[in-house]
Order: sequence, then C-alpha cells, then structure tokens
Amino acid sequence: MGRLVVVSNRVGPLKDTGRAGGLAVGLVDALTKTGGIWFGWSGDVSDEGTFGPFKKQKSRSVQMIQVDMTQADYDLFYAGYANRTLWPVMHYRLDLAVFDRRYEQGYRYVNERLASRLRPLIEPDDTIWVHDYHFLTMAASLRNMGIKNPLAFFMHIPFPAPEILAALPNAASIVRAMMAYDLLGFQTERDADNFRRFAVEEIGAADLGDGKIRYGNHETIVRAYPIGIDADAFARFAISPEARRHMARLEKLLGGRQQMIGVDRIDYSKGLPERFRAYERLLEDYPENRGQLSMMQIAPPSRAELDAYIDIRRELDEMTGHVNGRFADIDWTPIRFLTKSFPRKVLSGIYRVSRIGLVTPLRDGMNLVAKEYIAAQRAEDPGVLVLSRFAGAASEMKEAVIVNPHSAEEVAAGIQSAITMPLDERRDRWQAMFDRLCQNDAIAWSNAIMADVRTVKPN
Ligand code: ADQ
Repeated sequence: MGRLVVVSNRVGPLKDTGRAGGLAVGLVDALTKTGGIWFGWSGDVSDEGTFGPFKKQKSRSVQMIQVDMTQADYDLFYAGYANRTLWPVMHYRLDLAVFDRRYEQGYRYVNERLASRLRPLIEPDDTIWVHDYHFLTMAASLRNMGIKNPLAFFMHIPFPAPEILAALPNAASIVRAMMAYDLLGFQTERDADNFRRFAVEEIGAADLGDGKIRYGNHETIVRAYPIGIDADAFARFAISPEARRHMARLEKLLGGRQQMIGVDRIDYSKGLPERFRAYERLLEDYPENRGQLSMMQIAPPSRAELDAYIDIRRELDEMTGHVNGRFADIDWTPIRFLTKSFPRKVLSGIYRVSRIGLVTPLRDGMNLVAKEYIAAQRAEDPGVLVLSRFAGAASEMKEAVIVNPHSAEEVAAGIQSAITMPLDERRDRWQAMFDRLCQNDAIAWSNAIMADVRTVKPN
C-alpha cells in the first residue's frame, strides 16, 4: 500500500494536544499507518504567496508541508469564494451569498497553484485525499497536470439540494470539475443524494447505482461516510484530572442546579440567536425552570473579519443582557456567554456536568459537538442531547431529542422534555448513541473512505 497524501486548507496538528478537533484524529491515524504528506496553507499571507518556499515539519512518517498565500489569494479564494460564496450556498443561505466573478477566478487559481506545488511531491503509488469546500476543483487541476493516482474528496459541510446549488453561477462547471475525483464522500445520504441528483439532472452524468456515477468515461463513487470522533479518548478526557478540576468549580457555582451547554464557533449556520430566543421562551412557557436551569454558551469567534460574524456577536451580547436583565436573581444568572476557546479536556468536563447538550444549528454538515457531548456523559446518570434536525448528526443520533431550531416553541418544549426525562429513558437513549459512536469512530470513518478509493480502476 502506498503513502497517503492529505490536502486540507489548514494542516495539523499531528498530536492530540487536547486542542485538536475530531477531524485530525481520523486523518492522523490514516497518515501514520501508511506514512505520507499533509499539505495545505500555512495560515500566513506573504508577497511570494504560493510561489514561496515550503514550510516543512516532520513527525515520524508524516511530513507536513505548508505554503503561504498572497493577500489577493486570501481575499479572493479564502475570504471570498470559500467563505462568502460557497459556505453560505452550501448552508442554504442564498440571502448571504456574494457572487463575484473575481472570487471564482481567484478560487480556481489558488486550486491550480496548490495543485502545481503538490504535483512534484506525488509518487506513483500515493493515494490523495482532499478535504472540504476549499478544494472542489483541485482534482481537475491535478488531472490536467497528468496525475493518475486515486483521488478521494471529503465534504465536511452540507451539499445542498440541486434547486439551491443551481443559484450558484457556474455551478455545473464546478460539479463537472468535482467529477474528476474518483471518490466523493459526504456526511449524510441526503448530501450524497443531492450531489448525484445535480450531476444527473444538470450535467448529464449517468447514475450507475450502488453510489456510483459516470461522467464522460470516468466513474466516481459518491457515498455517505459520516465523520466520527475518537469516542474512547473523549470519554477518557472527561475523567481526567483537568476535567475533574473544572467540573468541581462548575458544580460549586451551580450549587445543585442544572445547566445546558452549547459549544459552537460563532457562525450564522449554528443558529445561536435562535437558540437564545428558545431559552427565553423556555423561561416564559415553563416558569418552573427560572432560577433552576441556566444556559452556558461557549462560542469562540471565527473568521472575525466577516461582517456577518461581527453582527451575530453583537446580537448575542445584546440578547444575553436582555435575558439576564429580565430573569436573573441575586444568586442566579440565566445565560453565561463565553467567547473563548478551552482545551478539549476542560470542554469534556463542562459537557459532563451539563444535564442538557444543546446543539441546534440551522444547517450543519455533521456537528462533532453533539458526538463529544454524548461521549463525555456519565453512563450511570447521562445528560440529554437536544439536537437540530438540520445537523448531519441527526441522521445517526435518532435517540436525541430532535427539534426544529427555527421554532422557539419546539426547542423550548424539547428542552422541557429533556429536563423532565426519567433516568431509565436517559440511560437507554444515551447507551444506544454511545455504542454507535464507539463503532463508527474517526478511525472507522477514514478506513471506510480509504478502502473504497483503493477499489477504483486506474485512471
Ligand atoms: P465546524 O463547523 O467547525 O466543522 P463542529 O463539527 O461542531 O463544527 O466542530 C467544532 C469542533 O471545535 C469541535 O470538536 C469542538 O469541540 C471544537 N470547539 C468548538 N468551540 C470550542 C471552544 N470554545 N474551545 C475548544 N474547542 C472548541 C465542520 C463542519 C461540521 C463537521 C466538521 C467535521 O461545519 O458540520 O462536523 O467540520 O467534519
């Protein structure tokens, strides 16, 4: 078996320092098994950009190779097409999408540039695995440069219904470029089906069944591979001394009362203002929770330079002030809104003391917080996950209390049913989800994709 070459916008870390996300775990495992390269953007902007020297770092059999971008690349490719065009379109937010021809050109150009830097590093037996919406057109660039290796792609965010994607200028051309991959992996069956439908209806690809489609004379596997977490490790985090220390602090503060926890990057897809409103509705409709059930929202800012994010942050600050002003008591604060990051061990402890995990995105590819919350619970007295039907995780975590995040009434009722749920029922629901998390973990996820891409016919 040859090496693995992973391409993603940001690279690393290779060790689970307690800060790495779930994504890194599956990748690092796959990479260390075969040895290989992890290639991507350095996170730095420089005058030379993609023409500059590589930044390299090696850890045993894995070489991390990064390259800068110019300010123009950053503006057009990253802040532009990736985050102002593709991100909103893929999350069904046409109202927020910016369509600018220069963005698309910049995007294709950076894909091309990175492909040309990657090309000389590729050996004949390598398998290449590209990640996420930043690199939809990279396979087409690599193929044009004569690369014949197996090429897999995984989409971490949703793939919208064809009726939505059709609004993206040149969507057909982007999807045609995606068909240069040998395997396209999506988070859910619905996402994979949306892609196949678009390919068949809009570019005339042939559906071969069994999750395969053909365009021209090239076949592509298009299937769902729901991403997992390292459930065992996360469960162990939750009983680590670091987690316990923070749990003790928090339990003291709560003084026997309950809390709900939300952990999300600040992003409009995460439905944060809607969540705060639902909590307010809970305190209105079910007043017995006043003074009893507080909400902690941890939300480190992301892509802070985009206006849409600054607006959400301001709105959340205002809503926190409003709800707290309305319902706080001398010894009780309803909402605690923390805009900072925590080490994952600390986070696991916070999940463990929280009776309810509130995961209510308006759209989400998967949502790893839902999985981490379940992994961190006490088997003998687990909390309840309240989960949006629009998170990819909902298709695998049916034992959660599933809610429509657009309806404050429905979320409030979901929270109320979670807080009053008998212990037996909490245990049954938790056990089913936890068993599935352990089985479909991060390693199983990357194994499944690698096994499938290695079955493709040589190009
Ligand atoms: P994200 O949109 O980033 O990922 P998510 O799946 O929720 O969303 O993962 C966030 C990760 O960051 C979690 O591991 C969480 O623990 C961590 N995190 C968040 N806030 C934190 C904080 N304050 N401190 C420390 N850690 C924090 C994209 C897609 C998702 C998909 C993932 C993986 O949008 O739908 O699940 O990729 O494929």
